[in-house]
Amino acid sequence: MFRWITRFLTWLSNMLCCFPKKDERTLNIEKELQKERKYLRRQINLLLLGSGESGKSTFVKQMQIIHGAGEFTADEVRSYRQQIYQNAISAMRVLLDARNKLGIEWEKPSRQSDVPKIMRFTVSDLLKGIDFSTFIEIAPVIRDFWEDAAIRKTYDQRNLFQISDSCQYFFEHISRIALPDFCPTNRDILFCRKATRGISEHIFEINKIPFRFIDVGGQRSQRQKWFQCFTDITSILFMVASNEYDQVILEDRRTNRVVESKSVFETIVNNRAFSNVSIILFMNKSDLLKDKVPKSDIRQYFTDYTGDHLSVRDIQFFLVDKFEASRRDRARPFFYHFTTAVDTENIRRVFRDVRESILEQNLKTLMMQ
Ligand SMILES: Nc1nc2c(ncn2[C@@H]2O[C@H](COP(=O)(O)OP(=O)(O)OP(=O)(O)O)[C@@H](O)[C@H]2O)c(=O)[nH]1
Ligand SMILES: [Mg+2]
Repeated sequence: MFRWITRFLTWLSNMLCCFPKKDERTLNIEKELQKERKYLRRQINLLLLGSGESGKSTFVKQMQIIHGAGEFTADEVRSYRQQIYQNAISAMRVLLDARNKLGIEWEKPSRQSDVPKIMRFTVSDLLKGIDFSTFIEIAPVIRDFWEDAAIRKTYDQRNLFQISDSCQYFFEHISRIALPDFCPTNRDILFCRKATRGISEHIFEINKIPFRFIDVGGQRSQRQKWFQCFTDITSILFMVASNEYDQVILEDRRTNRVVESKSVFETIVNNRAFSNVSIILFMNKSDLLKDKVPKSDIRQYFTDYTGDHLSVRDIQFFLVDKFEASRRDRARPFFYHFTTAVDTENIRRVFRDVRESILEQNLKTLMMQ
């Protein structure tokens, strides 16, 4: 019996020796794969959601400034320069059209003859891109229009029509933008508006931990793409433009922007796919809210507002409460921050806090697995 067992073991060991050993290359590949898997396990996936123009892409630009290269590539800068020309021309087109519709008289009637110089740009011209020589030619016309009281009066009523929040910044810097060697600064780039179409991903390594930001388009037509990004999310950063309480959305020109934003938040926060995902609310555009509050009475748009209509703080908390109330599971922790996405120092500070709470939350989740 013992002899049979010895023979069987000898046969088995011979057989095992016949199998080829893993060569060095395979071992290296396995090692790399293991490393990659470990890296991915540590990766924090942050999904930016919110309706159009709430500031999602601006937040990602800040991440590039704060945690990325600190600046934009030469190609990006070139393309932002074009986009800034486009932003300035299209906003002036909107103002000229609105002045006409609102019947506001020119301060200087001779300005009317310059109107076609701006209105000749069609939407497709603007989409194709404006070259530098064309922009230089019309920049003084834009500057003169911006100085006319009629355009200022029209701009004061901008909640009645659709115009980018950043146009004032570009009009005020028009002489610099029209210089031949104009090279957009980080601040210019933060103010530059381009609606996101589709999904874009940006990874920044912060203290050796990879943070992946997923930026999506927030306008109605873009939202059907959101579900493609719903897996493996660590946290959702939900952006709200807090200054929009007296505006309607671009898509139907009827629905109040805060109402739209709240209804999007409601579907996200109560979605079962996110029952274990922390959702952090960013009440953004605090700078624009401060400017707006003395000029536009929130009680005209929200009859349930009972705070001091001149208090920015009261309005901010009224909005936070509105969003918080739409959560079905009130036991889940709720985080919010008041932000100004174009202000790098503000975002640096807020994101430091957000990062800590996300990492803490992530650690708890990993420990429970
Ligand atoms: N003044 C000011 N402007 C802001 C702020 N946040 C964003 N903006 C501007 O608002 C505009 C819209 O911001 P985006 O970041 O493009 O908004 P978005 O959420 O990515 O919009 P979609 O891509 O259409 O979903 C840009 O021109 C920004 O410069 C803010 O806090 N203050
Ligand atoms: Mg965007």
